[in-house]
Amino acid sequence: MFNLKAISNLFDLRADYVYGAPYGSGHINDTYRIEVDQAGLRVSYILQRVNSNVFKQPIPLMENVLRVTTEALSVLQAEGCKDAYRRTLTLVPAKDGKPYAQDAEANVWRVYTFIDRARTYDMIENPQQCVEVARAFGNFQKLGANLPGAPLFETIPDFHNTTKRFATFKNAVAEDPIGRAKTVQKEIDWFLEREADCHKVVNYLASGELPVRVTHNDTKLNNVMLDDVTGEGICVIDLDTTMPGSSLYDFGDMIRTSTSPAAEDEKDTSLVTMRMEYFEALAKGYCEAATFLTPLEKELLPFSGKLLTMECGMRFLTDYLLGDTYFKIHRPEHNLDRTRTQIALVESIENQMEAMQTVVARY
Ligand code: ADP
Ligand code: GN1
Ligand code: MG
Repeated sequence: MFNLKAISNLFDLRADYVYGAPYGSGHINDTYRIEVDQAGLRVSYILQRVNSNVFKQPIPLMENVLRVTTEALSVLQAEGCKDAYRRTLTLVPAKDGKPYAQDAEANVWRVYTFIDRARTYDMIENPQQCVEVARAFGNFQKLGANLPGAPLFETIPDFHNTTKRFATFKNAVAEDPIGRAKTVQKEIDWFLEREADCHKVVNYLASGELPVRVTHNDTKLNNVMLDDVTGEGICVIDLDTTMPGSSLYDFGDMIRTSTSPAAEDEKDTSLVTMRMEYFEALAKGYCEAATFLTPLEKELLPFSGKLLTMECGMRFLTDYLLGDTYFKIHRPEHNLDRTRTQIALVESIENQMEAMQTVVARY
């Protein structure tokens, strides 16, 4: 267990630490909500340990986050936004002025102001939320397009390179270090049958037929905060993978996380389905904000849902085969349950691909 009080004291909070507790349901970082007493006023912050197993270079990552959040704030303020600080993450500097602090074990920690009266959702509740989520991520990409300076640092190289992801998956199957492959042969074969799909977007990016943009790359539903009162998508969070990528990675992961009524780790896969009404709401919100999309990007929007869901399923299965070292798990077969929901969702998308194309053509 970490000494949250000592770590909080590395930051320029000008307040007395009261308590801290684990917060949220992310699969990667260690997130805590802390409460401090600021001259008599109770104030919350988010305190986070960057996962250094996943992010090998957390310091350039923090420079990315600082650049993106600084730009977002300045754009909001220039637009005259009255609640700019609720609409972007805000890093609280450490006492030495850096946007992060390191503990004795060289763990990288950061503090964000706590965005209040808004929350994230693990499960989508209605199509209007899809419109909000897609609009928020679409606007975030617009911001990325105007980011001044050098390209952002690639925090996880080849993060959505599905050709490489497929090769890594095949290696895991071949090496099978803990002997799990024989128990999941059906799932393994399912992914092997779909190899061709893994190369499509990667090849279009390499040939220049698809543009490289600044994208978020982790647009799952619970990485956007919706206002408690209005339901508006007010703030995109979890910026660790914001870097060069494809708009399709972002839209695809929205389809993966915001169209099914079942949780990512639902054991009953008969509940998993891609709901057209939710897809249509995503397409509407996204196309309204992402006015920059090329015809090929638009054409591939339905396919992106299949691709990102397949990729994620393959990553869960790879992690299962390698002994659950990447994603946080909360039960022994957690990554396998997650794999199976992704398979079910891809099958549902495959069955509705034509209708999805018709929907996109309307926007
Ligand atoms: P992970 O990378 O592990 O997914 P996130 O950055 O997404 O970590 O944070 C985990 C959860 O913490 C989010 O889903 C959200 O509910 C909550 N959270 C993160 N940042 C803030 C913030 N600034 N204000 C309020 N809640 C936040
Ligand atoms: C992770 O950090 P979180 O929980 O928002 C993962 C995503 C996966 C997702 C699956 C850096 O997202 O790529 O799609 O889990 N993030 C990283 O739920 O690997
Ligand atoms: Mg997250």
